[in-house]
Amino acid sequence: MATVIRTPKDYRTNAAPWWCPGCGDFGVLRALQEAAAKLNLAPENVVLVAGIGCSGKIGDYFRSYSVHTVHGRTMPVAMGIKLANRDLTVIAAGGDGDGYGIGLNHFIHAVRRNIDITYIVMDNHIYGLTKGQFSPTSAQGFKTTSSPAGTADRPIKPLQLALSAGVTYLAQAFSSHPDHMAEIIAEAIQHKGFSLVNCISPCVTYNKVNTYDFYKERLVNLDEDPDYDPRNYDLAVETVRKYDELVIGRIYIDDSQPSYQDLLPGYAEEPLVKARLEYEPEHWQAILKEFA
Ligand SMILES: Cc1ncc(C[n+]2csc(CCOP(=O)(O)OP(=O)(O)O)c2C)c(N)n1
Ligand code: SF4
Repeated sequence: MATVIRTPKDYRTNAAPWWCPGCGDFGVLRALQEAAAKLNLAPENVVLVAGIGCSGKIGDYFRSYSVHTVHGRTMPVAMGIKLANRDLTVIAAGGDGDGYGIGLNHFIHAVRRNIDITYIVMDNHIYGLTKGQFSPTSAQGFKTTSSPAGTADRPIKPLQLALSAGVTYLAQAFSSHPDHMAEIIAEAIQHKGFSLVNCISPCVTYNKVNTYDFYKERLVNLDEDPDYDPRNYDLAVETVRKYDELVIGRIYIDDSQPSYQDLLPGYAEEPLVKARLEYEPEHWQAILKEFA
C-alpha cells in the first residue's frame, strides 16, 4: 500500500475559525497543523482534548478526533484516553484560565505523573471568551473589567511551576513564529512523557498590555543561545527566573524518566480498550472475598 504523505492542509476542517482577526490562536493552530504534517500523523490516531475558552475552539478547526471538555478538565480526560489506548497520540489544548486556574490541580498531577501526553496552553494572560477578566497569569496590578483598580493577585508562573512539579519536556513558543512553534510541538509530541508547550498567544481584543509588540521587545530565544543547555535543570530554573519567564525555545528536556504508563503492569502488552475481559463470575467472587 502506498504511503500517504500529509501536508498541513490535511489537518484542516470545514469550520471557519471564529477567533477575532489577529488573535494569537491562529498561529498556534497553524503550528499544530504543521507539526502534525511533519510527523505525518494519521488524523484518526490523534485525539485533541480541548478546554473551554476561545482557545478551546481549536478542537473544531484541527482535523482529528476531538473532545470539547468541561472548563479546566482537559488533563483528566486526556490522561484517561491515553491510559485506555496507548496507540493514540493525545494532545490537550486550552487557555491559561482553563489550565492554570480552574484546572491547576489536574495540571500539576499530570506533570508529576509524566504521562505521555502533550499539553499546549494558549497563554494570553486574560479570559478571552468571557470578555476580558484577569487570568491566573495576569500581572499584579493588571486592570480589567473585573479589576478596574488592578488585580491584587500575584501571577502563576507556569514555567517555574512545571519545573518544580517535575516536567520532563518544557518549551515556550510565540504565535508570531509559527514555524518555530511547529518544530517545538512536533518534538513535544515525540517526547515519551508529559510535555508542556506554553504558547504565548496574544488576545488582541481584551489584552492591551501583553501585545505582540510587548513580546517582540522582550522575548529571549534560548534556541539561539549556544551556551544554553536544555538538559541542565538548575540552568533552566535559573534562566526562567532571570528573564521572568520571557523566554522561548526548548527550556528543559529530560528523556531519562520512565513515563507513567511504562510503570503500569500490563500496559505495554496491549491497549486496554482492546483487552478481553475474561473474568468469570467465580473470579469476581474470589476478588471480593480477598478484599472483604
Ligand atoms: C466550570 C466553569 N466555570 C466557568 C466557566 C466560564 N468560563 C468559560 S471560558 C472561561 C475562561 C476562559 O479563559 P481561558 O481559559 O484563559 O481561555 P481564552 O478564552 O482566553 O482562550 C470561563 C471562566 C465555565 N464555562 N465553566
Ligand atoms: S477575544 Fe481574544 S482570545 Fe478570544 S478570539 Fe478574540 S482575540 Fe482571541
